[in-house]
Amino acid sequence: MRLDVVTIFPEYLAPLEVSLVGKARARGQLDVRVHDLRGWTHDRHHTVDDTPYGGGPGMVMKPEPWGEALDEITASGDGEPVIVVPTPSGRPFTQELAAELAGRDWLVFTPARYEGIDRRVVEEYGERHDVREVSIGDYVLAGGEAPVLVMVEAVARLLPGVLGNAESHRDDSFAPGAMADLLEGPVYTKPPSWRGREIPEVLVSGHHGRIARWRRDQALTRTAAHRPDLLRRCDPRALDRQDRAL
Ligand code: 6GU
Repeated sequence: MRLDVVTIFPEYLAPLEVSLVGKARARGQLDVRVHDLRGWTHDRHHTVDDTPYGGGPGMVMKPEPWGEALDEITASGDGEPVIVVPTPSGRPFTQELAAELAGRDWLVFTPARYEGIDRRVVEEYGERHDVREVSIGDYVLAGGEAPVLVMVEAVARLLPGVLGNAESHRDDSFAPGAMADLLEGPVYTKPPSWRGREIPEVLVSGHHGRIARWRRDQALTRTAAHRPDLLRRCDPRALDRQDRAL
């Protein structure tokens, strides 16, 4: 998979050299290219922003540098990129969208600073490309670079061969299946007793059905406490079918 990121803070993307994403790059599974937007400016001060039409606080990113950057980058590969525009006014970034993006060959991210990018840029590229305006949650960040780190990690770990063990996706919170819409419950490892705290007996019972049922109950309890909204959309018949299989 090829990933391009256009930003005025290329150094903000340094974490893409580390850990899971860094290793996927080293193995040749990810081709990550970080570009400095100011490379597509032509004035002495490398200006990327200007005051908003209609007035108001803050600055707006000028369309010309983005246009030149996106023209050059989108023409530099074969195939059709998805252009991901991080913005707090976008559609929510979900596990479902991460999985859809993981199925594509090429993603171009356009993290903005200030009050965002001149609207005409999304209009222009939306006519020729698959453009997605995406938010990572209901809070406001100073720029789209941290959201790009979030989205790239969520997508990269779904690529074939990037996680050591394909099974590791199976029980993820928000993974599709019977446990869809339930948060993951607690996990334990050795030692069996730590500071007087014992692990739950059922986990060493050797009874796989009872273990699976216990984990499901823990997931339900946790979801009720932290995300009651998820529980309301969970299908009780799917849980019944799973119970009969245990
Ligand atoms: Cl994608 N960008 C910014 N600036 N703030 C956000 C966001 C994106 N998603 C949530 N908050």
